[in-house]
Amino acid sequence: MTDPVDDVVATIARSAAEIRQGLVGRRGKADEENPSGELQAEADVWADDLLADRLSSIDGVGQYASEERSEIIDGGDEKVYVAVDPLDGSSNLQSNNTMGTVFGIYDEPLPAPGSALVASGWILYGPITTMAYARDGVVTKYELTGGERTVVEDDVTLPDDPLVYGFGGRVPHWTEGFREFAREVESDPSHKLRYGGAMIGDVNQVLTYGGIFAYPALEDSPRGKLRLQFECNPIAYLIEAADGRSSDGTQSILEVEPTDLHDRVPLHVGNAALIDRLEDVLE
Ligand code: FDP
Repeated sequence: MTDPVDDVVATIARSAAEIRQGLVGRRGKADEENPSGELQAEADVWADDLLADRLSSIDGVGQYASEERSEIIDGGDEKVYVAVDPLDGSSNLQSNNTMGTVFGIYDEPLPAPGSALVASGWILYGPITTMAYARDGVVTKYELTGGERTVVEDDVTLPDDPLVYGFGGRVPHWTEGFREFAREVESDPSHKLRYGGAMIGDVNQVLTYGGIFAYPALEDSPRGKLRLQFECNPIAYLIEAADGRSSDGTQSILEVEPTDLHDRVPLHVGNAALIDRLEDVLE
């Protein structure tokens, strides 16, 4: 039997061109909400069905879970457990801006803590379709053209000098502590604001240029917006493998114990010095 982790990643990479193409004509809203109560786009539902069929039938896949469905699909085998955000940032479909596909491959049944991840990554549907992938503490960047996967950078790490920052949520809803931290980041003349409204696009800029992305705790939503299993754990695993840090405000995202498949968690990822400082300010 081949390695199910490799098979999952190869299947997602191969499906990327098709998902990208399938966005055309599916930019409208579906008439349904996801388990977090958000109105789904037609493309969210379509990409989820496509990945669910393909990933749950791979030998060795025990579960397929996604941000877009309340129930876990049982894959029948019990080696790896796959959590996916099929189209992260799908609100950007309307304006035709960047979005992506995020995946985490766990060695424990879901919901699982990030410490159970064995690999994670994301596809970015930018001007070029790319993939960032982490396994065994090593991050690799690829370009995806049709079915082909070409390495463009090995052993990727965050640049030492942070350049970009992007913070989600409405500013009036930020906590006082986070506001203070944001003011500090903004007042450093070596930092530039970069915010595109799709977490994966914004995090990919942090991986490329160094810096920080956060979707913090909000006064009216203390757990923030982003989902632990499908978004935050996979992102944190990759950013930590690239020598960065992740935090929910006090600890690594990978240490957060899930209580429910669709749990949310405040997400902060980026250069270690900035995340250290954030934790000091929020203390
Ligand atoms: P989207 O709802 O478009 O899928 O978790 C999803 C996400 O986008 C993130 O990609 C993005 O960072 C965030 O929500 C933006 O949400 P708000 O515009 O509601 O702040």
